[in-house]
Amino acid sequence: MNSSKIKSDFDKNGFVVLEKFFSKPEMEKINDALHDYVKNTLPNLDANQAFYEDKEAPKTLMRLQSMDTHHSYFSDLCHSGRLQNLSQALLGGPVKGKNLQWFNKLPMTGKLTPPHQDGFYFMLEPNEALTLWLAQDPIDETNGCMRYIPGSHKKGMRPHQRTDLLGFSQGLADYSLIDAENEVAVCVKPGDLIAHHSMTIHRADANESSLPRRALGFVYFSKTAIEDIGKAELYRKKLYEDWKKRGKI
Ligand SMILES: O=C(O)CCC(=O)C(=O)O
Repeated sequence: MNSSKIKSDFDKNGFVVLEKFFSKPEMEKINDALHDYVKNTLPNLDANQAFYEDKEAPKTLMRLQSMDTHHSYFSDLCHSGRLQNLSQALLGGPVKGKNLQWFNKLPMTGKLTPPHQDGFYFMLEPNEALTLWLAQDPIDETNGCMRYIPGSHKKGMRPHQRTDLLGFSQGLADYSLIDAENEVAVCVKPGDLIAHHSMTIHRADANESSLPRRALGFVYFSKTAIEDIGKAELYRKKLYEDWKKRGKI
């Protein structure tokens, strides 16, 4: 796909798939860096920077947060080069890298991702941001592929409500059968990248297969968007306190 088609698909649908964005050797480097992160960086971080299906079982690690702030390889990957340039091209202006997360839906136990709009968490005005979601494994309907509603980014923010899911505290309150009919399931291979706008409705099923389902999510805010930092921090603080109280983290 040429760059104007990538941009026009993103503008029209609120997401676009870039196949083979990273080569096999590049993915090997990324996977090695992730291994190093888990082995050498994670033990020194606060408890709220990693979530587990079962916090007493390190093997059930299912989420890493703010990886770009804790590891130089991931800082470079997020804040310079191809991903930053792509985000700027898609949002049509300067961006700032905001977060890098790792999503690990473990075989058989990895929970679903509720339907949501990332912008609900971001608290931006205007809500101009995107996520670059990089597949590390073959991911299809059997192990929880991403599902998007094309054009939903143009229809405003839908009501959200609290969920009980660690790492996905908000889901659409009014997700309907019509929404489900309009979903597009996106099957990907390692190295494929999906860009989705912060207003695009998306979700994923649980991983009920015996296969891994790992992905990295790079979040970029447009520099024109103003973040309500006080509100966002207060929300996160209360949420972490709540998860802690309930023994989830
Ligand atoms: O990997 C997933 O299931 C969730 C990812 C997601 O919701 C996001 O990156 O915005």
